Amino acid sequence: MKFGHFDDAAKEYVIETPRTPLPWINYLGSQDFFSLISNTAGGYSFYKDAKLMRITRYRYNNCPLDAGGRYYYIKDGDTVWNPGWQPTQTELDSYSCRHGLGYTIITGSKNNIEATLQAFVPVNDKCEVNRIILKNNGTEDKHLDLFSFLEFCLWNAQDDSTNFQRNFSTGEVEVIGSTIYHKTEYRERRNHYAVYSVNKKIDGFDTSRHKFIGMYNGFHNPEAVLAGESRNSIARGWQPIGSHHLKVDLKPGESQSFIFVLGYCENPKDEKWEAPNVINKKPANELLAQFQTDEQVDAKFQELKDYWNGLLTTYTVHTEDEKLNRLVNIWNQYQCMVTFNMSRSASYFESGMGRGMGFRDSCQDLLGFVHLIPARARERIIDIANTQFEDGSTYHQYQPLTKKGNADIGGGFNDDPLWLIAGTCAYIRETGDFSILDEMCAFDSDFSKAVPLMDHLRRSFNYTLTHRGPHNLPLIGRADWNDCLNLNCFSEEPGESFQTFGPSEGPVAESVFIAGMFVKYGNEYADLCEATGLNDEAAKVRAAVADMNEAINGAGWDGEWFVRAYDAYSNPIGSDKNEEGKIYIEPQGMCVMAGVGVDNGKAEKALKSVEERLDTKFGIVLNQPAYTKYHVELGEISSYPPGYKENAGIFCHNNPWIACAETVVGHGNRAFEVFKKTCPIYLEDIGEIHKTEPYVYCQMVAGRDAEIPGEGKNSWLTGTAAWTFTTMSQYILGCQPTFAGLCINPCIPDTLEGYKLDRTFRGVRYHITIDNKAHVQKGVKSMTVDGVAVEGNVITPVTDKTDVDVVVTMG
Ligand code: BGC
Ligand code: IFM
Repeated sequence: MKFGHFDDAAKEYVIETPRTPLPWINYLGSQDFFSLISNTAGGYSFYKDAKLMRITRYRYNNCPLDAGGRYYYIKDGDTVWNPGWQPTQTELDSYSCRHGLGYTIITGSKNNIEATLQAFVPVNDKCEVNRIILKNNGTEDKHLDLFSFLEFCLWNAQDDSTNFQRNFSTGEVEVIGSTIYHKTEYRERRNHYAVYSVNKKIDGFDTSRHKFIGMYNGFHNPEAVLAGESRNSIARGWQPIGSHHLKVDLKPGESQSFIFVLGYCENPKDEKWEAPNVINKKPANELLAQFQTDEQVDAKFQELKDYWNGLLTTYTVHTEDEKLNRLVNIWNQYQCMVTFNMSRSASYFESGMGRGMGFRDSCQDLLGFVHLIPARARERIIDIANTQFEDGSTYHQYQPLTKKGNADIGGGFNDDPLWLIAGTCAYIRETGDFSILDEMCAFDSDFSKAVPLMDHLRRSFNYTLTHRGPHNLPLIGRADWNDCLNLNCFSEEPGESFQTFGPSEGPVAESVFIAGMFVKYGNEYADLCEATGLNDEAAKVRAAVADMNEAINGAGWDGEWFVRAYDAYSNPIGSDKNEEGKIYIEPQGMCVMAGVGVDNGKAEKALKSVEERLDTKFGIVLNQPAYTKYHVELGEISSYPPGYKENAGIFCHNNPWIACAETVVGHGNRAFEVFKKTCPIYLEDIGEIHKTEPYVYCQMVAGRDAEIPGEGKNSWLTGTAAWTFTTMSQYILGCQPTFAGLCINPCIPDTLEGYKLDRTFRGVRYHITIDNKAHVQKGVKSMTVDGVAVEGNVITPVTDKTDVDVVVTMG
């Protein structure tokens, strides 16, 4: 069942009912000010950091699920309704929600009134704009009351949802004209506040939730709205809100617009504001002055559209498969931007108070983002490196606002260091900018100890090299990519779980997955050494990689597939010797992507085993057989019921690893089949099963052991976005940046006769035509660049042209 449709010309997904199986959300914001908005206008806003600088309040795990947002109530006689249906849930005569790139437009109509909410965060301003347009489509005069509503969060979201004894007494607001200032914390810090304003003269306001809603009412029936009168309340402590009341008279056919702005304001750093609780209105006045007229809003909106249209020209494909085009050209790249911005901090499944910026997550997000805005990728790489420790190990997460490592979570995830090599190499391949390697980066944010980024990468490599176990394989530490495989973290005490015992660096538990990473990213590091003239170091690195390759081919091979790990007792995990969890997806993907076993048939065998043992209609599950009971020596993975999350769920993130691995061995048909199974765009018709948004990937789809196989969860913030884009753009469609230039090496279904790619690479537009009349899956027979035949399949970057035509013939 479908709940909407794609509008490719507008680059929008159009939701046709407010009753989606889960809230279907969108992200607003490109730089510092961000909002989440659902198809019923739920969600919240924050500045830079969803935990420390939360501007509006949201209640996770609520009932109904999606409660709280920017709500606009329309009172038309006795009927009170919202254009997005929530929270009144008054039945609408019509409804649509268009989620576009960085904006959402919700339109509802009731009793001849059409109301449109256009929500976006301008490219360069720290605010969310909500333009409401009310139109009278009937034949009678209408006299309406329009009420706005949002609830302020007291900045620190964690404190806001726990420390009530304090925060019920800190709230402060001020109202001047049509502008509501939320100034809690200003007394203490004197530098920031939020503002909520409308460009028209108001007929009333409220800033006290209690006064607006009433003690025993809810968002769905606020007393002030039912009465048609604001209380003009000033919040003192308790729960500050922002609400405006506007009386609106509309003649038949008439429409009026109202521009609401929710902004973040900060005093300039060098300007000392002495008066303790008198806020400096200048930043607010400057911000609001830009959003007083429809022309101003139209211009800002156009700027946002131009911004996205510009970004998306960097990589576009034209194939005969419109779903593939839609994924590559619009939604996958959009999700890559969102994962880059958010890492794993704020979604409808990540509370914004937990994970923050993940070290491995953000490094992987770079892979799918670096082509869009390389300068921001560069900045991010340096931020990440600044949190690394001197021995090459890393914090697992850092806080976006302070950019400091999260000491509560700590480190010990032994795959983390190698991802820094992955992200940095991707950046240099894209840009050719080797100067990033000379950037001085701190250790644990201590800049007195800074060393060049190249030295950080060296330490990443050496960390793995020097932390190996009895089989010469890398020590796993607390976990590797699979956060839930906790082989060292258990307690022998009955009743204690891995969580109560906490992290520890076990002496022997090893990871074949990290071994595969070491081969893949060790080779990339060696390429980097060679490219920068460090030939001796490169040779040593290659030797260490060869040694690891041997270890994988030895103890890392189980006979039909790669072993997953060795536990703290040196027993294999993910081996035919195990009763459950005999085979895992991760080492098969990573080792084959690294090229391990390609020359001796093991790669092909491993992928065959994946197909035979792990593949399902909805994608490839993480492991089989699922663990049916809890194993203290395995940890969190076995805490999930079979079929969910890391215990035999379809973990979307590693499905593209298999698709990518299939391209390494030349299986274009299979690579595409793997890709299609988890791609949400191809699942639009089974929305009632899949449940999450059809325009973005979710983290996990329930596996074959689950009650409802195919049910998706945890949409938006997942490494799946970056890995899908990398796999599709570079390995399947085969346009791969290298230090030397663009390497064209497609691995596609043999039914595909050809396609066109437009790729901006180091400032030049390449127009690439792929001809596959030969109907092969892989292999470039010949290539011409601007009509001239060239040797091999690498396009050497040019600097003297703006556009270059490339024709590639497969065969
Ligand atoms: C969580 C898991 C989650 C993993 C990756 C762990 O800390 O407990 O549920 O899948 O991180 O996000
Ligand atoms: O690798 C992790 C990632 O860091 C967060 N999401 C889940 C993955 C698997 O556990």
